[in-house]
Amino acid sequence: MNQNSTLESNSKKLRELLESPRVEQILEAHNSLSATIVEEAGISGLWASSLTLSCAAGLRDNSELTMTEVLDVLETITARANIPILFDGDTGYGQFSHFQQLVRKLCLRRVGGVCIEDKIFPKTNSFLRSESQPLAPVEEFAGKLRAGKDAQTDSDFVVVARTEALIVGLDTAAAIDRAERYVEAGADAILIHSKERTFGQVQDFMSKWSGRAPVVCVPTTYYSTPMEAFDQAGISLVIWANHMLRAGIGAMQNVANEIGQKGTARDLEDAIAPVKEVFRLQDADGLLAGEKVYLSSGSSSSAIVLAASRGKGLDELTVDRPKAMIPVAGTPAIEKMLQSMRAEGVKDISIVRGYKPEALAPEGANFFDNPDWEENGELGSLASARDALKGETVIAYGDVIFKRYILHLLLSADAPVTMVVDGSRSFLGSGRSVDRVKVSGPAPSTYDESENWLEAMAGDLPDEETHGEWIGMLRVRGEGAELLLGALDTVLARPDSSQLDLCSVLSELALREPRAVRVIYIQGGWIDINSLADVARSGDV
Ligand code: SPV
Ligand code: MG
Repeated sequence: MNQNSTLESNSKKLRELLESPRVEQILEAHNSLSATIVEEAGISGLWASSLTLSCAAGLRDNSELTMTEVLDVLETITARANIPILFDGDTGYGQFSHFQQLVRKLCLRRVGGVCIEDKIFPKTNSFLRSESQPLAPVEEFAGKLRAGKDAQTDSDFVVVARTEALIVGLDTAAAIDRAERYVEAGADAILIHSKERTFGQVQDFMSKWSGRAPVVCVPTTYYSTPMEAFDQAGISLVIWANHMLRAGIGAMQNVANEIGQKGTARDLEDAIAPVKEVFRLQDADGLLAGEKVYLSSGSSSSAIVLAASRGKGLDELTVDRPKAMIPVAGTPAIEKMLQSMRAEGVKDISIVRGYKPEALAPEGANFFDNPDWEENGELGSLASARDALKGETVIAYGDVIFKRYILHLLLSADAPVTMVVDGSRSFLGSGRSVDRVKVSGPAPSTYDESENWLEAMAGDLPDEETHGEWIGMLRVRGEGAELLLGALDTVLARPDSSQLDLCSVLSELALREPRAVRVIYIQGGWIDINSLADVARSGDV
């Protein structure tokens, strides 16, 4: 895909096409998509046609499309394309001064050149009521060309003078006379337009042309003329002026009629571009590649998801998969977590597997395996992913389902270690065993930004000391990774470490340092899957 990889200016490229020793061709484009398709076909330049740009905007080719509107479209093309545009500037959008504004704006937008025609504003298309259209006085048009050349801020910018002499019924001599005057005024090339069905009229012009400037033609009506004939006649550039739009019109009419009549797209699928092709033309892969380059700085978060266990009391749901793969509203719990993490910009997600690792392989994640998960438990799992615990890392249980704002809050925290605590205390009296947390202050009942810190944590904290429950998500940043690993090693060194869990590690941290672990309070909006009842209500989160 062409992301303006070459530094040669568009004006220079267009000039080279005009000055090439053999005939060259350019093709119409009316938006960035058609321009991309033209470029991919190996064609060296674009004609931004007033006919097709107006039609694509639902307007007539009667100077109805404004300068501002057309400049916006041209900008979307030059932002993407690597081939130059010759812009069909009609009569220059007014008198000499308007044309000067146009030229300056085209130079700013890296348009290679402009073609203006010797008609009067508002002009109409050359193939509509052509003979009744007045030509501009030669002197006035020559002055406009001079003004344009004086205004260009890009020295290679191309101004093409188009004479409509043959279109309005004048003879070759009149056309030659006008063309000579325009070259004297500074035009870089002449476009000789004809509505004849054969090349003969333009050929006649060429046989009498002095050759003082390159000549461009538009074989819309004499389309079957071979390129060699143009070449032999001395034509420098052929413009296929409207073919992309016309191709699109036919294809779109077929689709609209078929769907309109049959109410199904069943028989169309093979005839239309697959959605994959749409993505390719948009350079969707380029975004992924860009993310790797530009979003993988030290400041982006990674994650470790602990998903080794089978879970208790979920036997029938975990015969062939670990707990994290239990579907919630049709999607495995861990997939939901990964979606939320990616949506929040968390990269490099590592999953620690244990039970049925082959059944836990979501796309795009890294894996650490803890085959001894039944013996060494949660701490063994975290230790096995030690290499991934650095910088900014979220650590989460794989069976937690949460609303995305919870992760967002966690990622915005700036403490070395931050944990999310549900302060609703809904578990009290329920008999549910949870990671109970004692915090420096209770959960606020109204909006409150005061900082809270973990003081103690255990499954058996007395009710009156319990401010909430840990939801199974924490985040380290800066020195936090090192602090957590230090506490992990201390706890792992205890003889009963296989019975211990992350709760013990966080307690150890809080014990060492009163303000080591920051607490973010939430109220609901999450669930962890520990029972069939949890599975049933998990779709509501
Ligand atoms: C255009 O493409 O808008 C042109 C060429 O000006 S023609 O339609 O032949 O006039
Ligand atoms: Mg036009």
